[in-house]
Amino acid sequence: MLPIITIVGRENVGKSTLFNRLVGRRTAITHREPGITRDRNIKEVNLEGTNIKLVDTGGYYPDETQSLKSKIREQIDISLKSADLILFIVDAKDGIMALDNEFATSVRKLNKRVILVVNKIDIEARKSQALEFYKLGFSEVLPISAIHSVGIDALIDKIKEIISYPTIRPSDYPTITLPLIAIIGRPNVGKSTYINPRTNAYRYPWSAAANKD
Ligand SMILES: Nc1nc2c(ncn2[C@@H]2O[C@H](COP(=O)(O)OP(=O)(O)O)[C@@H](O)[C@H]2O)c(=O)[nH]1
Ligand SMILES: [Mg+2]
Repeated sequence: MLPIITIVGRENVGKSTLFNRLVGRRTAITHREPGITRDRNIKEVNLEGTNIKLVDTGGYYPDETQSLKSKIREQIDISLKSADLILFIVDAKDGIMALDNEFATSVRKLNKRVILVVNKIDIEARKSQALEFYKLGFSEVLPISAIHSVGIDALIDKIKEIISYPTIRPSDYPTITLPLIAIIGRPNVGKSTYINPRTNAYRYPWSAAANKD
C-alpha cells in the first residue's frame, strides 16, 4: 500500500497549486473516487524515487447551507481518515486566521503526522514570516511558495523522511505513564543540586522526608 499524503487547509491557501506542483514533477495514474467527495483529486506520484498517493481536498465543501464548522469536520473526517501524513497548509500573506485555528484543532485530534506548510512565501528572504505559525502548535513548519517553487525540495525531503518511519500510534507506546524530564546545562551550573532532594530539603521538604535514612 502506498503512503497516503493528504493536503488540507482552508480555501485559497494554495492547496491545489501545491498539489499540481508536486504532481507536475511526475504523474502516474489518476483515480476517481466514488461517493461523497465532489472533486477530490487523488494521484499517484513519484516523489524523487518514493511512490505516494497524493490527495487534494480542495473544492470539497459539500453544501453551502452547512455551518463552517461542520464542513471542516466533514472534510477532515472523510479525507483524513486514511492519511499517513497530513500537509496542513496556511497562507503567509493572511497570517493565522480563525479558520486555521479550527483546522489545527481538528487536525491535531487525529494524532497523525503533520507538516504545517506555510505557503505564499514567495522569496526565500521572507522565510521568517513562517515563524508566527508555530503558534498553531505543530513541530514541523516549512515555508514554501507553491507558485514560485520555493522550498519544494525541502518539503519533498521532509515528506520522504517522515514516511520512511513506521507510524507509531499512542496505543503502541510502552506503558510508561509518567513524563520523563531532562535537566540539562553546562557543568557546574547546579543541575545535580537542583534535582537532589537532600540539598533541596528546605525547598522540597516532602522529598527530604521521603529520603531519610
Ligand atoms: N503569491 C502566491 N500566490 C499563490 C501561491 N500559491 C497559490 N497562490 C494563489 O492562491 C490562490 C489560491 O490557490 P489554490 O491553489 O486554488 O488554493 P486552494 O483553494 O487552497 O486549492 C490562487 O490565486 C493561486 O494562484 C504562492 O506560492 N504565492
Ligand atoms: Mg483547490
